[in-house]
This record gives sequence, C-alpha cells and structure tokens, in this order.
Amino acid sequence: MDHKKSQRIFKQSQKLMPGGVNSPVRSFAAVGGGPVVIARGTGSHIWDVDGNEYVDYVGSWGPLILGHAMPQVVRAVSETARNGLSYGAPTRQELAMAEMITSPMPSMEMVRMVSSGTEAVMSAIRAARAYTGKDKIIKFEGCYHGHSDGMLVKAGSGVLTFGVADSAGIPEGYAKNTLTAQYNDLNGVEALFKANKGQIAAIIVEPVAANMGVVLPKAGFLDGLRRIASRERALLIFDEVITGFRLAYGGAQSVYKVTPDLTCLGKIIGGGMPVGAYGGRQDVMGVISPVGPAYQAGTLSGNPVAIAAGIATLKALKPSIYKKIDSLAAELEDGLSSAAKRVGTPVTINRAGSILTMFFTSRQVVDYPSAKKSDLKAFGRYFRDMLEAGIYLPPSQFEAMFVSASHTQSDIKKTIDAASAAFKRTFASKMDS
Ligand code: KE4
Repeated sequence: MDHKKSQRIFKQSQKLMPGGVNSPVRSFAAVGGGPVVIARGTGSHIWDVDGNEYVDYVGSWGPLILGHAMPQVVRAVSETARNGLSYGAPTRQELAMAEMITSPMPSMEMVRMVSSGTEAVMSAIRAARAYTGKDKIIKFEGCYHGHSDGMLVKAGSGVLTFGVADSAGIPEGYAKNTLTAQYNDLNGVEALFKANKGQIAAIIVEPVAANMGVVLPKAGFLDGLRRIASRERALLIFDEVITGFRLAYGGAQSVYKVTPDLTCLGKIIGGGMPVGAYGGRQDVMGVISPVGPAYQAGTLSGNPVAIAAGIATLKALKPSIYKKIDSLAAELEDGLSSAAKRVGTPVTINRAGSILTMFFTSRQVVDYPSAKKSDLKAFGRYFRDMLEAGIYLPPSQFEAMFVSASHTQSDIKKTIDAASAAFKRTFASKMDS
C-alpha cells in the first residue's frame, strides 16, 4: 500500500501536536512505524488519505457500534445543528437522553451528562468522596479510567502500552490516595480494606476490562466487590464507558446482575460525538451541585448536537443488533483461533459480546501481569501485516477490537484470511529469529 500522503501529513502534525496526535495510542508508537491518516468512513470501512480502504475494528474506540456515518445519526446531527449548536441552557434533548440512560440501567436513578469518559469518572470519584467523606479509591492494575490525576496510577490502555506505571505530573498526594489491586483478585481487595480501615471511598472497576486487552471477570469477582463495598460502607463504581450499551442495552451490570452505586458512561451514548455521563443512587447524586456541596460543571455538558447523535444511536440498538454483532464477533474469534492453531501461533482470545482481544501468548489472560506476558513484537508484526492487507486493528496489544452492526460476513472472512497469512509470516519470522 502507498502511504505517502499519510506520511507527509503526519510529519507536519508532529511539528504542531505532541507525537502528531491528539491521543497517544493513535500514534502507532506501540506497533512501530507511523499511523495512516484517515480521510473518511462508511459503515464498517474507513479510507486513508492515500485512498487505501480498511475494514475498521477500532470504530473510534467503541462509540460506533452501528458503524461510520450512519444516515440516521448524521441526519439527527444536521437537523439539530440547524436549530443551533449549543445554548448552555436546559434542552429537551438532555431530558430525553437522561430517560434513555436511566431506564435500561435502573441503578442510575439520576444522571449528569459531561463531555468525555474521563470527566465522567473524575466526577463520579468526587461524588463518592463527597458522599462517604473518605479519600482513598481502589482501582485495578491494567484498568483505564481516563486521564484524571488520581486514575493514572498503574493505568492500562495508552499508559500501559507505553509501559509507564504512573504518569509524570501527578502530585504524590494524588497517587497515595489511589490503591491498586489485581483484577480478579478479591483477596487483594480485602487486604487493601484491612490496611486502610475506614479510609476507602470507593472501588472503581471496568466490569469487563478492555484496556489491558479484553479480560473477563471470573465468576464471583463482581459479586465479591459488591459484597465487600457494602460491608465496608464504600461505593462500587462501574466504569461502563466501553461496556455500557455495548455488552447489552443495560450494560455489563445487566449481564452480570451486579448493581453498582455509580456508573460511568461514554462512547456509545455519544454515537461518535463527545459525550460522557455519570450517575447512580439518588442519595449519592444528591451531593452534586447545584443541589449538593460537590461542584461539577461543563460548558458543553449535554450539548444538544452531541446528545442527538447519541439518541439516534441508542434508538437503533434493538435486540437484533446485539444478536448480530455478538455472532459476528464469535465467528471472528473462532476463525482467528483456528487459523492460529493451523500454523501453531500461540494466541489466546478473550471475548465479551462484540469486543475481543487476541493476545500473543499461549497462557490464559486473567489480569494485568498475565496480559503483559504477550509477545509485543509478534503483535507489532501481525498488526502491520493486517494493515497492509486492509484490516485496521487497534494499534496496541492492550486494546479491544470492536465489531459493529455494519460489519459483514465478507469483512469477517477477509479478516480471517488476512490473519491466516499474517500468522504464517509472523510465526515463520519468529522461527527464523
Ligand atoms: P475518554 O476520556 O477517552 O472519553 O474516556 C476515558 C475512558 C474511561 N473509561 C474507560 C473504560 C475507557 O476505555 C476510556 C477510554 N478508552 C480509550 C481506549 N481504550 C480511549 C482511546 C484513547 O485514549 O484514545
């Protein structure tokens, strides 16, 4: 494939934006070589500025569960924009969105719209601290909850990819209030509560982790967190920025039947526009300004155009959509796994509904340490091979592939065939090395 225009634009971008990107993982630093610069997308396909076409498994990192430039979403955005883009005042759209979020997730008795997942998590943490009067937060290694100071302690996703256990610029005071345990390890959580008696405001968890690659909760893990949090009078926060409306219309909490005290949302509820939300128990949300003492605000929170994209997306999420994306993802999982077996490439695939990660390791991946055992060089070679074959994968071993309602059987077949050829090259080159 010719990438001359991408290379020229990216070279320029690097002079004006750190790493030439507005979010680190886009730089392809984790897989080597420069990124392709995307020009447009339709359905399950994207095109770069050199005219190369790709089957897209990033989908803007999750929001595009329906696919790119879906007519009903584009129409909703343009019709809303024609009446004005933003007022900084209450609108009907915000009420409609609040109703659409709280009805499928009854744990969210009240909700506040914000403009990103990071903002949703940051605000939920503040609500938990204000409600409980305690400072410490438990998170899990390899889980990523956005880039607010307190959450960048052994974060996953981009930070994990860059192998930075913490981020520079985080005052000691923040890091010491964030305790980390291993995902799927309830004993570790018990130990933290024992060592920090009466000081822990909340546990925050991705109910299905997707930022160290996809890692599923072991049986009893989420129930255990619920039990411990209630016993210790701490709040349980589900970060459903990825899993919300992805795993099911009611999110992971409806799949695993565990009720959090607060939930954070993003991505799909914006349909590709900047939207986040947090919400939960009425008594907890009662601490949030203007009714309570915990301040939180945002110029474009609940922006009507962004909300219109989200509403149009949620309206399309019928049961048949989930059936389709889950079965396509299952087909992809089976095809990749048998292709790898055929050439003896050691891979482990973790899937939850329509999100999946293929780890270049033969071991089970159940937490951050086991995810890190993956062969990142093999992943990098595989990623490049797939890109040249017209398959656009997340450019990091520690991310999830997203299957959308626009993906087709032929997309899946093309992906499996490309992977089969790539495994042969990756495995063969490993044999030589
Ligand atoms: P944003 O601030 O990026 O909208 O959301 C932060 C966030 C919070 N919680 C979870 C579970 C998340 O996955 C994210 C963001 N996800 C990454 C992809 N793994 C965003 C991609 C990027 O950083 O560019």
